[in-house]
Amino acid sequence: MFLVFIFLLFIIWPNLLLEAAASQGGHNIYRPPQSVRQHVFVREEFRYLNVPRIGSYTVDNSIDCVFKCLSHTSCFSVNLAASRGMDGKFWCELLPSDKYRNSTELLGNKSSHHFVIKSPCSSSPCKNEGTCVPSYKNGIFECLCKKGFIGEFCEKGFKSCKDAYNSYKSNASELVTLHFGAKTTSVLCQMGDFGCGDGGWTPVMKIDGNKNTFLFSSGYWTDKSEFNPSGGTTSFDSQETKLPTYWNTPFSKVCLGMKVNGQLRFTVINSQASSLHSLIADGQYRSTSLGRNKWIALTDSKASLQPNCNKEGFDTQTIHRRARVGILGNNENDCRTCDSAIGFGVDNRACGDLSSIRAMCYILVQ
Ligand SMILES: [Ca+2]
Repeated sequence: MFLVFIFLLFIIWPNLLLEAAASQGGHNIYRPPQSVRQHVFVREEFRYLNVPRIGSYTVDNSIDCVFKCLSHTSCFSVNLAASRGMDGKFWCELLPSDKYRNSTELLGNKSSHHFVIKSPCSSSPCKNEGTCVPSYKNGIFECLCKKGFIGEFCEKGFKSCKDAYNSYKSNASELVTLHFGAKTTSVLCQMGDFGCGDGGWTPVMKIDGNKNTFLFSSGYWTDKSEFNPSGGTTSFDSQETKLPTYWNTPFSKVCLGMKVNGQLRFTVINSQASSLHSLIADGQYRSTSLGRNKWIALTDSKASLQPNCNKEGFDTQTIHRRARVGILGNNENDCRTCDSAIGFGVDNRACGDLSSIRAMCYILVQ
């Protein structure tokens, strides 16, 4: 059989002979060139691809089986008996698909070998268990990524809920695994407009104004350690959390939410940064321009904010008052003796105002 194989190659196309010589043990089978359809078959020993067949034959040898496949436009692989039957022939099945599209159907089998057209997928270009779909006609391929991965080769994991939103094109909020280097974090991505505008919103922090976890002086504002990450998998509830998105997720918008007396209200700050950590941890003041009315409206509109000063932003600090994200007010017409504040990470109020409002608060970014 091997002699026949060499003979065919020799008389038809010497170039293929070089390829044949480079292959091991003559197991690969080649089709003589015929117009543009030139393919190399790769043998998978003792395998059987379990997909519906488009033709079934008995043949004298493997080359006959492969030739039958090549003369059939929708044939991409064959199963061939490993040994001759009673009639001295091999059974040969032509298949309309291949192992790249049906990787779970390539089964071990003592009585057959599987031959598949060598394709751009032979090098397993798709990462993270992506499915490679070859185009035999022009030698290119496409990776169908598993959920949670993007990129031409599925090489990138989602880094933010924005990535997930752009990939899913869905307004359904859902749990998404985010990838930060080797570390993964599962978060509930808030998709669509819940009060901060369209798109995919990545949760960063959830702060309980009744607790002291995230007071201004807390190290959580300046460090890169997480707090109760499971709180990132639930919606606008009362579980506190600080997620790795605090120091990993770039954004152009920050969504601030406060829940007061069961009523949830949001406002958006347009601010670009490589992470919230980069805006807050260094203690440098970075101004925002929401205006006092929006800060007051974020609460139940009964927040106490004295009329003057109105210094607002990230790391808003005066001699008397400080807020990680918030606005300060004074009765005198300056910022020297501010007595009031609304915000997140205020002096002795983790979230709310400095009088009676203890809010459950949410920070998301996009
Ligand atoms: Ca004052």
